[in-house]
Amino acid sequence: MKLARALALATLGCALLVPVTASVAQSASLPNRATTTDTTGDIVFVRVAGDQVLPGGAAKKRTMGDIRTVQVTHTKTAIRVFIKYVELNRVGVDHFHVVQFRTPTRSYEVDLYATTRAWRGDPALYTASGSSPRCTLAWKLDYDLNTALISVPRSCVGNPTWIRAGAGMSNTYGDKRYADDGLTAQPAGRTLTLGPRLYS
Ligand SMILES: [Ca+2]
Repeated sequence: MKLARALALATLGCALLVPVTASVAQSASLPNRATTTDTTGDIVFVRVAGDQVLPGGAAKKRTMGDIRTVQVTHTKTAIRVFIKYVELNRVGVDHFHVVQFRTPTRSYEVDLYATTRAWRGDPALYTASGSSPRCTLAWKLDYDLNTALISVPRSCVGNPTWIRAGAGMSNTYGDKRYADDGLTAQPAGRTLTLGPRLYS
């Protein structure tokens, strides 16, 4: 899966990150959930020719893989990321549903990879250095409801006091690789936009 991760990240050209306005559910005192409504029609693409990645542009009319909302919940037991797409279909060569999050001490990425004849998907957790901690992840891809759910046990990532998380999607169709950062209308970058601190 290291190759898969490299592909997922290579997709997302250069970053232009801006702060995002999120609606934060304020429970007792510290928030444990944030829901971000992403701009639709904000997918960008690059052209892929063998090992070469060539410039692309905006794909304003593409709905497949366009993120509509990202909800992140930090519970006592898990970091749960729920992504709603405008459309999520079993088309193309590969789909990478990518979650990146930061704890007080480390950065992590989950790549949920789905492909032809394996649309149920296969998730993997990585640290920023590329190592893969032993962890049993929960996930669900729903192609009728156009949703992706990824859940990471807190115990796999050191039971952090807070996390900041973001989500993105990249997928290949023909010679084009499309990408969307779920927390900004700016072009998706290698590093995804993260939401506010959420406490368990
Ligand atoms: Ca979007």
